[in-house]
Amino acid sequence: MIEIRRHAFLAGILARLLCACALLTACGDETASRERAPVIWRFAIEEAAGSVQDTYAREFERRIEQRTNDEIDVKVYAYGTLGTSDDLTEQLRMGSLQFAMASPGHLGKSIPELQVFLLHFLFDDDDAVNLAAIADPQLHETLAPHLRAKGLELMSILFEGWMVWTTNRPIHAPSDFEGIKIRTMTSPLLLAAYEAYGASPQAMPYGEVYSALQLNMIDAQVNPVFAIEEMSFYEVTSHMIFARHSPFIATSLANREFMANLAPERRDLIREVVSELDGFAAKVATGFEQERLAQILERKPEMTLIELSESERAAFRALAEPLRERFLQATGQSGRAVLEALEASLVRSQRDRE
Ligand code: 6CS
Repeated sequence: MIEIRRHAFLAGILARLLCACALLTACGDETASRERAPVIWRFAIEEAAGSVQDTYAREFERRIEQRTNDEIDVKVYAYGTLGTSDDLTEQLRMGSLQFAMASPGHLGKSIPELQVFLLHFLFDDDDAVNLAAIADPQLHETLAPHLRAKGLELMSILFEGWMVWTTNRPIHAPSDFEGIKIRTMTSPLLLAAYEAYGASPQAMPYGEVYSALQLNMIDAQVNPVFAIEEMSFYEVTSHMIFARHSPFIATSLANREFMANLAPERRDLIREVVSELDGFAAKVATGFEQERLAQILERKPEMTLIELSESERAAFRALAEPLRERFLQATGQSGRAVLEALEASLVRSQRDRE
């Protein structure tokens, strides 16, 4: 955590250096021979080393390097080295990064259709259904033009586990949220959801959450279990509330021009590796969830775990329902198409499971 804050101010300098390097290394250049230095592809993640995104990016790196006989060198940049999630997206758009992770929780500010992944109680209780739905090509085709319009190419949609509230008091009903300042990611739909529950949501970058909790500037935050462990949020909160209201979804993106200028075999290789990694992040997240929850409880046995019952969840579900309309109002026809595509994908995957 402290490391992340300490390095944050270097992010701008490093980002500028990367821009200069990008011009020199001509990352889309396909003329690289074995005698020449490898071509560098930069991949920035929004999480720390050892996270779900890091494990995914490292596996991508391993496969790409192996299959190009190290003619491509994939460099993975962990959160904090190049700035906030918004900074990473900007660097990706500018072409100083070739790949980056971007959560709809942040990117939904500039691409509102992505906020579909932030709607509460939309996903299925069966994760296999959710995984099949987010990999559905029809959903990707509906979303891709919105990203392309911003210079971004959609590679994959990642499921990183269910979001868990960590708070300084028990939560069983929306009324328990009264007066609670909860940190959310920065997309407006998230703030609206917690306002609907009666909380006082505050948007801030990931790297600032620990200190904000420690200094009592906020009382709660929401993230998957692995993140609660690796960002030490459990140290500065006393309760973990499992409401299964929404999963943490991220998108893996590439710079559009970079992809367009690549030799077709390189582009195919990327698509092949990305498709092999479908479901990889979810598997990693599931493993981490059990392992890291055990670590949290070992280090802090007094941590109180609360799993909401179905009737308790129903009260939150009812308050979340109008958010759907709000999403549609904010996004119009294009948002409706994306929501319908996701719902259709979920229905198709539910049917396939039956
Ligand atoms: O809460 C956040 O901002 C971040 N949480 C995770 C688990 N990944 C990246 C995201 O930016």
